[in-house]
Amino acid sequence: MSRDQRVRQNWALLFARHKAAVMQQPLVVVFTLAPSFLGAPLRHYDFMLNGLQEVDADLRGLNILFMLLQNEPTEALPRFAATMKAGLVVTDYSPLHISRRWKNAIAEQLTIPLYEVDAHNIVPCWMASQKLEYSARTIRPKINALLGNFLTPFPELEPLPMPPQEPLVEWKSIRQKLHADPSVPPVNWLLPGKKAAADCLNSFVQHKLSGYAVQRNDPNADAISNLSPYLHFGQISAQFIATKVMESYAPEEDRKAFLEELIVRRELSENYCAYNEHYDSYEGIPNWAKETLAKHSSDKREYLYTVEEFERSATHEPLWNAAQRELVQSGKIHGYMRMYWAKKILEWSRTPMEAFDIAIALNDRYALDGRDPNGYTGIAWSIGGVHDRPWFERAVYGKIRYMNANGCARKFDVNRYVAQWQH
Ligand code: FAD
Ligand code: FO1
Repeated sequence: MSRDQRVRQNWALLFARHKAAVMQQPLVVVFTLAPSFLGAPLRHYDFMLNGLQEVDADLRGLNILFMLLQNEPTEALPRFAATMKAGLVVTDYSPLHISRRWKNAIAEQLTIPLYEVDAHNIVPCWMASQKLEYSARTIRPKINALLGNFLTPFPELEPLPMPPQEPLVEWKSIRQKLHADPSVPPVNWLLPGKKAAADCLNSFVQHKLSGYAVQRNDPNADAISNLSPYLHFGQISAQFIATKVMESYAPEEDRKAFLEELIVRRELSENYCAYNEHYDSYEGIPNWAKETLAKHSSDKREYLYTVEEFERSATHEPLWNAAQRELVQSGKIHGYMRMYWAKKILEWSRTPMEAFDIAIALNDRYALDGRDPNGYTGIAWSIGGVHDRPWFERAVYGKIRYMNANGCARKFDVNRYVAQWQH
């Protein structure tokens, strides 16, 4: 268990349970807590560990042992499998470099089968498409053609016959030994774990899904689901969310708009990271974007900021500073503001490459849903035109789609948003 940190609606766990039954073998769920993870600070570990503690309790209720190994996963997991004389290993799927590195190194050491199950996507990433897709327009029909096969109800996870004898995980000592950067503290507006995720989904479907199609672009409207941190840590299943939304009585246009984001945009991001090895760098953006940004690389930058100035919301623009404060304080920027936030980093950085790195650094450090394919792809879309098309040419941006505060003011009450994130 790595990416999909939940017991129910988890295809990787259901498959492992099935194999245990077929092989008449016990089943142990293992999470390897790496010494560090892409620089994630305390905010993320707090959210994740709280969720894992629920996983531990849920599994115990099914007589399934949960083990948390602290060490480099590439050493801890093979050693554990050997000690337990495991017959096979099942893991969940992620397209990120770190996850692939771990799995390749582990596969090389194992002498038993290793199965990888995509428990994160509705249509498994490698079935939606076997190549890098150009845009939502090209991947949408491929996903829709397969949705029927995959948008199915989940079977229940059967308990094991005997409760495990092993002792409980020492959660207190794990938190004490954790040395995650406390300068990015846990958030308090969003509770972690599968129960909080289910409550968040229910209140979204009941109170916010109607009107989502239009309201989702207004950061003052509190119209979005706030499910992304739960999805990032796998504390809720996208497939489960999709079925709940489809069953709801919200207007068709709102359900469609939400499912387009949850299924098509999210799986497009997965595709980008799965088939573009430079997904987290400027190198990965399309040639047309590289050419147009290079052509404008010597354009005069009216404003220039360093990553520290961006981080401290110390730019000349109150709207951008407010978005950065939202990120730092709440661990999330509203979807519409996120595009504007990244595009201004492009406009006010020395080079587009530097802008790309600054956006990733800030997003991964502060965003609870960061270190995620959606983030790398969202930044590549904003700064590098990935999955977008060329727009009217202008200074600095070239043909990359432009956004500014006036455009925002046409969409929503900018002063209200700025006032909300004053300090
Ligand atoms: P809702 O509008 O309620 O959407 C529900 C779900 O649909 C989201 O949780 C997400 O899984 C999916 N979704 C929505 N919009 C997108 C999108 N544009 N691309 C892919 N999936 C989408 N998303 C992250 O999960 N982590 C990130 O680090 C992240 N960084 C981003 C950076 C930039 C510059 C941009 C432009 C977008 C980024 N996104 C990221 C995508 C999107 O902004 C967030 O997924 C969304 O705002 C999450 O909030 P929500 O769950 O309340 O959204
Ligand atoms: N997954 C793990 O298997 N071990 C970890 O130690 C771990 C830490 C972690 C910290 C922050 C964060 O955002 C995610 C983290 N993950 C960890 C889960 C992670 O989402 C996935 O395993 C990878 O991102 C692959 O997608």
